Amino acid sequence: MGTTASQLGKDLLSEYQELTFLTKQEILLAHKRYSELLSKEDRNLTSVPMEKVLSLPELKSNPFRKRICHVFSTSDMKDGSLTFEDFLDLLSAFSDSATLEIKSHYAFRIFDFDDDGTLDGGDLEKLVNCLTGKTEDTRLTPEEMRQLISNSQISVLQNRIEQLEQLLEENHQIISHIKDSCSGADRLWRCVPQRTAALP
Ligand SMILES: [Ca+2]
Repeated sequence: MGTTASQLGKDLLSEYQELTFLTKQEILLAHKRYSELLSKEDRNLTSVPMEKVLSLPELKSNPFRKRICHVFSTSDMKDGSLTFEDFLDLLSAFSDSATLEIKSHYAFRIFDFDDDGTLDGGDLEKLVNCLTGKTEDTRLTPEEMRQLISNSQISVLQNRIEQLEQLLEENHQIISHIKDSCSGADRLWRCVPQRTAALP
């Protein structure tokens, strides 16, 4: 038995459609998934704790899952918990229909681990550690990390970001109208690891 428009409210559903890149069906599916994350005793909560969001199959193996929750959470507690609207924002940003500008904005925020508005060596080190995992076999040695986070690597990263920003500026009008055809919810959230792999 799926979620119906009447359960969410038609006006609210229309509003969510206008404010996100999601289709009506995707919003209804998101509402169903979000409701399932709340146990009976949690039903009066206004947000889902991060631990429960992390249990979603789509996020379970994503190396940036905690950063994703923190970036999309509007909680004053900064605990990574998500309201339904936070959850919709997350799905919208990673949907195939979201613009490159939106995806780049959130990718930047996810990789900016200390939330200081810049990407530096510390962020790059954490990014690499997320990708390599925590075992001794997969982690880079301190020397390998030092070589990776050399000034030249950081300047390459910064240059790429500047190029991307320039490209976005030049194509803003075009990009803002780009919308791919509707995609299934099972294809959501895949862009972050792919974008990471393209970094220098
Ligand atoms: Ca930073």
